[in-house]
Amino acid sequence: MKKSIILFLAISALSSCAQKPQQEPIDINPGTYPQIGHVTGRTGICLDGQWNALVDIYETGYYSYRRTPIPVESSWFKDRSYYADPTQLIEYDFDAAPTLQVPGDWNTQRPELYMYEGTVWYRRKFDCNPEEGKRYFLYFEGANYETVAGLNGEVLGRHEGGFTPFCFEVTGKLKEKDNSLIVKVDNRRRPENVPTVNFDWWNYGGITRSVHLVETPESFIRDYSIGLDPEDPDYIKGSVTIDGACDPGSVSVSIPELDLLIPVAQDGSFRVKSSPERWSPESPKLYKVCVSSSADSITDSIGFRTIETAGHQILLNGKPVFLKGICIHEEKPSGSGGRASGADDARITLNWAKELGCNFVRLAHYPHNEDMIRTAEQMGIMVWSEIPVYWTIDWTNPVTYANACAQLEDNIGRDHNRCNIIIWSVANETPVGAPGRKEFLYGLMDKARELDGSRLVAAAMEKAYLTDSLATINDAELFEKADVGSFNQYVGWYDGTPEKCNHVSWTFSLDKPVIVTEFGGGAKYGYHGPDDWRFTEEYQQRLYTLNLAMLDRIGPQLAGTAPWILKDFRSPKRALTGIQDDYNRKGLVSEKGEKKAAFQTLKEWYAGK
Ligand code: GCB
Repeated sequence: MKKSIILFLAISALSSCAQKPQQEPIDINPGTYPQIGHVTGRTGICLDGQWNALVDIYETGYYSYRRTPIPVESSWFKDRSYYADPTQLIEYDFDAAPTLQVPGDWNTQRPELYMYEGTVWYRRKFDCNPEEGKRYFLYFEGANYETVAGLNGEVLGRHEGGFTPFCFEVTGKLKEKDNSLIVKVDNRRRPENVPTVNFDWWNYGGITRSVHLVETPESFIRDYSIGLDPEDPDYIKGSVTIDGACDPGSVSVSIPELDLLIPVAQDGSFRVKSSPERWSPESPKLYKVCVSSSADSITDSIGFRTIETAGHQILLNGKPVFLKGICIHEEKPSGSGGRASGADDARITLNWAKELGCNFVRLAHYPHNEDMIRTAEQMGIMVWSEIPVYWTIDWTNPVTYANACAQLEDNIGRDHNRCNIIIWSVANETPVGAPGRKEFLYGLMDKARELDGSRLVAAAMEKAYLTDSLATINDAELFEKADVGSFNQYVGWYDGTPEKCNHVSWTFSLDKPVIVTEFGGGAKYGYHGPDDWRFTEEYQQRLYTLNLAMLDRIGPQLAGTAPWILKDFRSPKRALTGIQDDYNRKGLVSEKGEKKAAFQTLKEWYAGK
């Protein structure tokens, strides 16, 4: 008897499932359009501002009722409205939803989203004036982590990766009034992602960077590359890529200040003898450059420099340079924190670096926003640019590799004309000997060199002891492949107490420049006490003093340092209540911008370099 009741219930449950409306799956992966160079220099509409936003923990707006989640046509991309027609069963309404600021992370805008990891749907309405004979692109400077975008009910495509730009062509899809742009952003961490599930920074979610509707002519300049020829720096060399049909003879590059009007050959390349003033930290000279075709023209500011190594020296414009650096995460320099954006944030942060005496910043551990790179370029600050291949990536997964490679390509694609970027880094502290790791990282380094032969290629490696007191780079395979030996070390913090620095010396197996890409220790601003108490400003200052003395003993092979880190930054790994409170405290300034004692110590050391 009991059995038959259960059976009856099961059958009725099945049949009620079957009565749910049939829903068509959508192709969420039509792809994105290739990058467009220098979008901010083009005409268009900036879509920044308040966007309506719905939090969707269970992905209700996206998937069918089936067990296997299949994105369906009837999803929230349709932008339906309960209030417009209450006779319909519609369980969402973007017009009624609260808003979030774009650009911006959601974590610092709504207290209940502080630790949120999941999906938020954004909706922005806009009017525009689409013209015949023009092309239109929706360009996202960055959104973390997975984005699916839809316009006027149609899904445009999907993008993965939190820190690189992407765009979708929307020519023919725009209306004059009331366009509905819907963007689903999901920041859940997954083992196959880049970065993977465990990393020491806050997993800020959302449309963290600006969004633009970009207008171009039918045939437009999609990309250009302009710089000194690394083979012979008496020449300016480059290439121009045109998208669409164009009279090949009409393409040129002009640099009025140098009296140059350079014709571009049929294959898109150009090369001309010229000796522009070199860009350098002392004189960050940028030239106005105009790239034109018969249909399009675009203006940019370009600096000219060479960067190379010779033995254990780094040469900028042919002369040895010591990289006086500091590491930086992309967080706001003031206020409630969260992801930084815009030139003002960049300038405040970089002014602290300048005050320290820096000529170099390591932008960790992912590509920072374009304003940061451009502001640093104007201020004469060299940049280490990195992709988030961090710690334990899924080395043998081809999907993970393709993702890392795409992030590298998009990073180089966006910034290859920024002369202040001197190093492309493909990874940070990855475990030596992990199966597949060597092929993965060698592949990325080869890719970086293939895409851009005018810069150095590196990765932040780790250290090991050969004896109790003799330390070295613990990464023969990457050291061999990279242009520089760059490594992180934490003598005095994770590795003993600061006194240990007094008896550690360093040796390196190859005659390449060595950069210490991290060292440091935590201190809470205003927390004072004995200098052997962790987290006091006194401890951090002593750690710096003794570390710097130890690094000086490396001698001429030391080509640069980038201590960890300029400013305290949020990390869920930092749980010490009263001191850390969700902040990694290794900053030389607090999250409010207050300078700790060790700031002065590093400043004095850099003044003597
Ligand atoms: C490291 C990592 C960095 C961490 C830092 C720390 O080695 O590269 O991302 O935040 O140590 O503070 O532990």
